[in-house]
Amino acid sequence: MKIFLNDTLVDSTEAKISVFDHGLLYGDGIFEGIRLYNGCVFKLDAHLERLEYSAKAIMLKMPWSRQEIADAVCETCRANNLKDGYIRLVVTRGEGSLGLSIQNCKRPQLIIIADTIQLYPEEFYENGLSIITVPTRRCNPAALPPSVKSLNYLNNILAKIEAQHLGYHEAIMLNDQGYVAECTGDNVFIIHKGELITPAASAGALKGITRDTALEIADELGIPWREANMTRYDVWVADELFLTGTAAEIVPIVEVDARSIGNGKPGAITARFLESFRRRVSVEGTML
Ligand code: PXG
Repeated sequence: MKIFLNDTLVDSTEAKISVFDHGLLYGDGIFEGIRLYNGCVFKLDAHLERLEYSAKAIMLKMPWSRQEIADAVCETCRANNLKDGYIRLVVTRGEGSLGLSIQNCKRPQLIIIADTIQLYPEEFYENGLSIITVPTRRCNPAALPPSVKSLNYLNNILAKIEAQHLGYHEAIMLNDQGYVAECTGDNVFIIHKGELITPAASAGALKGITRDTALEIADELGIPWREANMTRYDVWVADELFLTGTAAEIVPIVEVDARSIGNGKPGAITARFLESFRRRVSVEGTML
C-alpha cells in the first residue's frame, strides 16, 4: 500500500513519523475522513475547506494549497488502484520537543491513507440500529470547539467504549448542558411531525459533511428543517431518527435508551433520505 507523506508517495512500511511529533505527543493536529465512490471523491472541496478551518482554529499553518492537497488525495487513490474506499487525511503539528510549546514544530506533517472501508452491514440499513445515551459528554465549545476535527478524540472514544461495553454500536453524547450533541462519529437527526431537526454546531455537533448533504436532501424533498436544542425526551418521542456520517452514510435508528422510535422500524422519510444520498454519491464527486 502507498501512503502520501508530506510531499511524496511512500510504501506503507516506510511511512513513519517522529516520536516527537506533537500529533502523537499531544493529539496536536487535525484530520478528515473522506469517501471514494466509483472513482470519484465525494465532497472533496467541502472536506478540504473544513480541514482549513480546523487548521485555522488551532493556529496550524498548512504549507500546502487546497489544490495541492486535492491532487495528493487523488494521486494516493490512484496509486492504490482504488475505485471505492476511505481516505484518511491527517495533518499534525509536526516534530517538536517535549513540552507544550509549538515553537520547535517547524514543519506540519501531511499523511494521506487511502484504503478499503469496513462498511456497516446492510442489515443495519434494512432493520435499523439500536443506540444508547452514554455518560461521557461532548467537550464544551469554550474548551475545545467540537467543530474542529482534531486528533483529540478521547471523549468520543470513551463514549464508544461505554456503548460497546453495553452491546451497542453507537452512542448519543450530550453536551455539558445536557442537550443532545451528536454520536461518537455521526450527527443526529430527528423527524417530528414532518419536520427535520438536528442540533446546531454550537450545541457540540461537528459540522458534518454528510449532515450538510442531508440538509440539501431535505430541501430537495421539500421537508422543512431547523437546528434546535434537543433533549433526550425529544429523541425518545421522535417519529423517526437517523444518523449521518462519512462512514455510516445515513443509518436509521429504531431504538434509543430502550425506547422504540416511531413504530420500531426504519422510517419512510429516512428511507427517502438514504435513497437520495446513495443516488448522489453515485453521480457526484471529484473524478480521480
Ligand atoms: N461527528 C463526529 C464527532 C465525527 O467524527 C461526524 C460527526 C460526521 O461528519 P461527516 O463529515 O463525516 O459527515 C464525524 C465524522 C472514523 C471516521 O474513522 C469518523 C468520521 C468520519 C469518517 C470516519 O471513525 N467522523
